[in-house]
Amino acid sequence: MAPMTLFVSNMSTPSRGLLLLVRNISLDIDIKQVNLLAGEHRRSEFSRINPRCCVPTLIDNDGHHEFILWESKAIMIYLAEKCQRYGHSLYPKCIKTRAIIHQRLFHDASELYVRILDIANLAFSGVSSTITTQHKENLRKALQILELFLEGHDFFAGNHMTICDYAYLASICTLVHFGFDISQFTHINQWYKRMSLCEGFKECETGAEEFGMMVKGKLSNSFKDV
Ligand SMILES: N[C@@H](CCC(=O)N[C@@H](CS)C(=O)NCC(=O)O)C(=O)O
Repeated sequence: MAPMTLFVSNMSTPSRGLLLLVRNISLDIDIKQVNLLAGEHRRSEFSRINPRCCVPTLIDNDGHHEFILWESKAIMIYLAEKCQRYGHSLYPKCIKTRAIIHQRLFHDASELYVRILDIANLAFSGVSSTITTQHKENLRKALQILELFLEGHDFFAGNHMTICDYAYLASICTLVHFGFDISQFTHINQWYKRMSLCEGFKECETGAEEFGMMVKGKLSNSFKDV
């Protein structure tokens, strides 16, 4: 058995960001899919591990102690720190570069992902299922910031791929499969093509496609209509 177990769902954007990282490093990690639709995350076996009952969740067992961590960005940083060999380029030691990486990770979590959740909630909350001009505008504003981050750089924290590129890739991939047209964002578009060559992209895309189909099937309109 691998010393680490990572509970994920391919439908979950934060899980997919983390899976991208895992597919690009050489840590021995058991991946366990949690079926959110079947409510597996609310079962007592899982809530005992993570009382917040969400994926992704990591268990790192050193044989004496089970270290449990949830919140995808915290797990990303933990794995990058653990993985010395790759940690150097995916999570460089320079504190300014790290600060930029953290800024991008927090921006993804607190702004872009929140806008993505707004759309997912439209599909699942049962209150309204209509994408409004405000939803589209909020997303456009969040993506405009990403355009600025990419100005003059190939990746989000400079000219090397780092862990924040995986987090953003999962988010952008979800948006693409929600039917949001990213072609107007030149830098994001070029970066997305570049990132689509990385290990694990196909897996990320398959999950985003499945989730996107489910969400689009519940919405009364599409981004094109707005
Ligand atoms: N901020 C958390 C978000 C985790 C999260 O909300 N995961 C969702 C799937 S995308 C989940 O497990 N939802 C189940 C629930 O909240 O009941 C992270 O980045 O890990």
